[in-house]
Amino acid sequence: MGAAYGQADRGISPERVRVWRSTRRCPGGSRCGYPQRVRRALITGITGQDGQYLAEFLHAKNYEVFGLIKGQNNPRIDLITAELPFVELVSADLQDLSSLVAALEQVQPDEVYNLGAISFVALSFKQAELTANVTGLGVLRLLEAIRMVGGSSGNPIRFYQASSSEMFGKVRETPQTEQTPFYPRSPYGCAKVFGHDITVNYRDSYDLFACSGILFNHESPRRGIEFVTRKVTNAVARIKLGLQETLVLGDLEPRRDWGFAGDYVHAMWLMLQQDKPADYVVATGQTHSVRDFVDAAFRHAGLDDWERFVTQDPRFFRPAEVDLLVGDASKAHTELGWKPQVDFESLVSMMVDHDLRIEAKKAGIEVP
Ligand code: GDR
Repeated sequence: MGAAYGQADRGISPERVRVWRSTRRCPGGSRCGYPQRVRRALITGITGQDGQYLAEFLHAKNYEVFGLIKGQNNPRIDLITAELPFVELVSADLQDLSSLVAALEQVQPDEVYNLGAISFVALSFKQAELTANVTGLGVLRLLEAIRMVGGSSGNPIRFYQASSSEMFGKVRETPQTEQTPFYPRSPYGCAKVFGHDITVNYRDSYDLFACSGILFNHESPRRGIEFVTRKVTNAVARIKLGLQETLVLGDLEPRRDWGFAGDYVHAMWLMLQQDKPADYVVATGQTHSVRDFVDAAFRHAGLDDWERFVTQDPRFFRPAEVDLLVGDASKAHTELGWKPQVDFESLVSMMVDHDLRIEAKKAGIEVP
């Protein structure tokens, strides 16, 4: 694709730019005035870990942040309103194209971050069709909505797709780069491959500024309890506090490249600030087994003899497993200037300490 994408030379018609900009509200009111304007970002998956970190990151950069929220009486609305009061929530669903078009027309975003998905790999085996619909086809619907609202040429909306290291699955080479062929091992991985491919295809076909970030596992105290890292740190905290006796897990041997989610949202934003759209692996380059993570978490809490607390149950094994992931993020280092700031040990400590604090508070006891 030969087109240049600098802000000034993206081939956007002056009329379109005028219309786009005239809708901006400046936080300083009349003191600001045109042409100073506030950039707008729309985030799908605002209630998830990454949505929350990205919203905070963009808010700190003076964006107006909009979050897509689905369903009636979504119980997570209260959480977002409390934690991220600056986010304006917009009702829409990745399974409903017309709702996406309406949301984009309302927000008129400069940047759209598609973080929304059925993101729990184990669940995708049980709800494969739903996963394909939301995690896969949802990307296509959002890209179509962007074409419809932003225009078929000189589209001013920049798009980020949350692709995943799960696409590498049964890995064809180690470490994995942007060139490594995909071999997904779950309905989730298959849906993410479709989302990735359709993003590249729309970029090639319609000159959209569309990027795909191939993010390896990224964790934080905001991680959902269903994912192994948070399940472990929460259990470690509860065991340490005498609130729980055992931790039941599945396979302890799979290896993952675990980074800190707060670092990774920075990479997402950087991708959309480049002159040209491209795809990037975002990873630490270090790999650890689930067993390593468990060991580090218990040790951090001062429980060295952790084997006596951990049992395994076939319930938590998957029909097909991804055994080894480790990413090579050289392209992100070189082109985006991105590097992870939090290493494995610090990540584990951060999560255990957080869970110790909240579990102790809930139980009304002192952290030992
Ligand atoms: P993953 O994350 O599947 O890598 O996808 P998860 O934390 O669920 O699993 C990591 C590994 O741990 C093994 N495991 C267990 N996993 C869970 N959840 N619960 C257990 O009890 C357990 N025991 C062992 C798993 O089998 C697996 O090998 C995450 C998600 O965030 C995706 O959405 C994202 O795209 C990728 O990371 C990158």
